Amino acid sequence: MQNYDHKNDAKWQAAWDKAGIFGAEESSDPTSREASKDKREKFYCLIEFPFPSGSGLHVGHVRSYAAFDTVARKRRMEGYNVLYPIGWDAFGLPAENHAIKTGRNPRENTKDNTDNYRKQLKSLGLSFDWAREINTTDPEYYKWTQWMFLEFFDAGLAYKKKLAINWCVSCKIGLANEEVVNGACERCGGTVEKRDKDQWMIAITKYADRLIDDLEGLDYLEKIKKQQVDWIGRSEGASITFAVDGSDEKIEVFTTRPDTLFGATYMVLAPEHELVNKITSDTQRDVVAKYVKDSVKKTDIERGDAEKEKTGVATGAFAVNPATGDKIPVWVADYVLMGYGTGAIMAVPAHDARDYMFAREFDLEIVTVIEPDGDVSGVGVLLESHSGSYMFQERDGNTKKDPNMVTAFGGGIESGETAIDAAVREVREETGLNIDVSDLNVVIDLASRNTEGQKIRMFVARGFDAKNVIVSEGRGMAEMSLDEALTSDKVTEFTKEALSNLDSAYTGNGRLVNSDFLNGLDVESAKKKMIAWLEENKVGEGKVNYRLRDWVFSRQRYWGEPIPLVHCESCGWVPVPVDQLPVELPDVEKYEPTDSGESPLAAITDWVNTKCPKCDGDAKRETDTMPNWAGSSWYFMRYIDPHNSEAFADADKLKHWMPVDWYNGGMEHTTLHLLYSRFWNKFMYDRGHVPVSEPYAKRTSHGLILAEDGSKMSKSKGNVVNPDDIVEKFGADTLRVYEMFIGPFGEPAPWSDNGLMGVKRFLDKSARLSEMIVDAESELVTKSLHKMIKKVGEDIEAMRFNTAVSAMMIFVNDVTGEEGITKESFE
Ligand code: ANZ
Ligand code: ZN
Repeated sequence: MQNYDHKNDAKWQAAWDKAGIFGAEESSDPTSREASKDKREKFYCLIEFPFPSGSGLHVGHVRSYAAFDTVARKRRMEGYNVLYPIGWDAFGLPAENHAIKTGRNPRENTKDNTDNYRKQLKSLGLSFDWAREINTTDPEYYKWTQWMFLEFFDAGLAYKKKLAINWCVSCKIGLANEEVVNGACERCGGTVEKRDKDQWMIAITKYADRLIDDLEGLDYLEKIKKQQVDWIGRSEGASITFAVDGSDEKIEVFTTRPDTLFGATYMVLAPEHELVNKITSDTQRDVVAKYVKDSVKKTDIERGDAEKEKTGVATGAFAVNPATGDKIPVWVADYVLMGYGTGAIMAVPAHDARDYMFAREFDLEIVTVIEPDGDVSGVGVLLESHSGSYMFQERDGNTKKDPNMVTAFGGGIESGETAIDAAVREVREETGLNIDVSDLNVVIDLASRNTEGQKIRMFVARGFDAKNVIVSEGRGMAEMSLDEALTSDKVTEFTKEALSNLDSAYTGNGRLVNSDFLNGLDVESAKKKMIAWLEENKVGEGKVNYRLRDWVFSRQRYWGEPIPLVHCESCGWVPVPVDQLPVELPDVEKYEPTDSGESPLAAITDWVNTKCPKCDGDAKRETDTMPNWAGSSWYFMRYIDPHNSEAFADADKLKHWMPVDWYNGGMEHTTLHLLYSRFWNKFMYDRGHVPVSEPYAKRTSHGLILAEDGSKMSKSKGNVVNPDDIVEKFGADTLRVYEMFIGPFGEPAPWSDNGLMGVKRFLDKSARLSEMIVDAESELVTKSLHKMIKKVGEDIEAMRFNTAVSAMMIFVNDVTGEEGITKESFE
């Protein structure tokens, strides 16, 4: 019997190659298009081009490539002119680290690796348009990457800035924030410390709003859109200026909650903040200096951890809250990060969890300014004396309730009263303590039902003297520590529940209290009103803040595109003239960065020393190279016209092919590569070089292929499946169909040799249908065929490749159980 004979794979692949059947037509050229009468619609299908590593193609690559090969083939059958290209993203650290280890030029190594990848990919029979193969390290390619950098420079979006960068001690390289994972280098896992360095930056933040807003019309998976939005991290709020008491200095903060200004009871500067030195009082100078020194060693992640115990020291200085006129203490604490907002905050401990923990730790004032919405009929107040004990009252003996039990002070809300008013009144009536709204520090809105079924809101009041408490109405009273109260059988369950929940900030919605002209407003209206007030009084303004930082575009490394600028003493930074591009990477003897952290290019004096293109005076070349994200930010443009030597791509061709109709790639590239390339494209659009402002109409993602035991495949674990072995033993179709069958495309899937064999048997069975050709087939076979066609067509569009394969398996089984199949159906 005849099986799927994979020994024929190579024969067919060679024939396809020769006939060039997978080449996209150059139908963009209006004249030749007319001539060839190619009126087909275009379909640009893109997968993320690989970095050609020394270990060769991974079965994980095959998943995405095979899936979109399926899509590309389907579109061709549907009559589209399909562009499905491939190339190499070949700059970057792994190549360079290899060069450092072996002393071999990464150019040579890259060539070996790409040769191997090409051979591997071809053996898979993927329908790539090989005539358009590109390589980011080819001078003919990076000439245009450099040209585009000069466009950024010309537009004022590329600028140099001294920056405390993340410095990987072992790679000797500056890392972008996103390359630091859990405080360690993303690549080598090594220690990362801060170092000041002049860096080329690209002002991606200027595009932050458009990068969020323009996601609107795009067909991206929701989770992908969300990651883009979260990465950019747009926060709307206000900047507020606080005067430092007795000095001309001002502290500016960014807050998302200007509505809570009346509750700002202290301020915090990040340890790196420039004002720390200026305002710290003499008595605090030593402790502050020590604190600052210790905290800069910690990573941002450690420092920002909301759960972590808060540390800090007072500067001894005070600032003036512009709303209340109160003097509030200024602290230094490492939970405030220098890299976000202004590096200083107004702390509102009643309504911010971290500020609350800090205020409790250091006994700072907590002023409630938001009271929860919602309907409650009674209030309770937990009285915490400044010595830390709690005061309780006996229950009302007049009712049938057990008078031996003790509860919080409180009672019902009278008409016309807010809950907080009622709480103040009850405490005054029942304890003789003359408390004020602002003394009811923390609101915890349990709003749960007490034993009588009433909804009660619990408050806590702190900082009084226990001996001043007088219980009225002849009731008994108890004083207990928190631990005693929580275990005492005299304290009601409801009160215990409140006690065990009381130590937190109220971060929910509600109405403003204790806030003068904002009282009674909801949070959103109060924000607006406060911003107007700040602007009117010139102490602040509405402001949008972004988590996204500008793009650090310099690396002090060898294997990247040289930044095409020269520095002249009299003219400053001058672009290398376009007709002198590319600035090619010179040969070097050593690939390590110099000990001072300069790129190895800095050591080649005759390359560095040059003439100023403007004044012909002595000048020096920039020795930094570009980050590995540069070449991949525009490669989809180059595929459209890969051999053009006059432009990065012909304008008509771009117009024809852009945007990419469907782009698939890993979730790990959803934040950076996707954002950088969308930004790059938008910039090129603004400069009039590309016809669309969004490069990708549709973006999807695939899951990883894991080892049999569900762990990540890695060389060190020795659990890597080599696609070459599978192709050799079972054929390319077996590997590709298996990877489509392995599980839902968007999710990770463990490899299984059994599953692979199952697919091989299915392909053999399919091939054997050729021996069952009959003149007339049964109705069941015809019906099954059409059912399969419908399902497979729909499943491919929805990326349900696995169920498309099972639909085909069902069909083959159906035929096998019948007399046979007609030639037409079989084909
Ligand atoms: C007062 C306030 C009151 C705040 C309140 C929050 C709640 P997002 O939303 O992430 O933008 N903040 C500002 N700069 C900071 C920094 N450098 N380090 C640490 N925290 C910083 O967060 C903005 C909020 O985070 C700001 O609003 C500020 O605290 C804090 F009930 O100001 B908020
Ligand atoms: Zn000059």
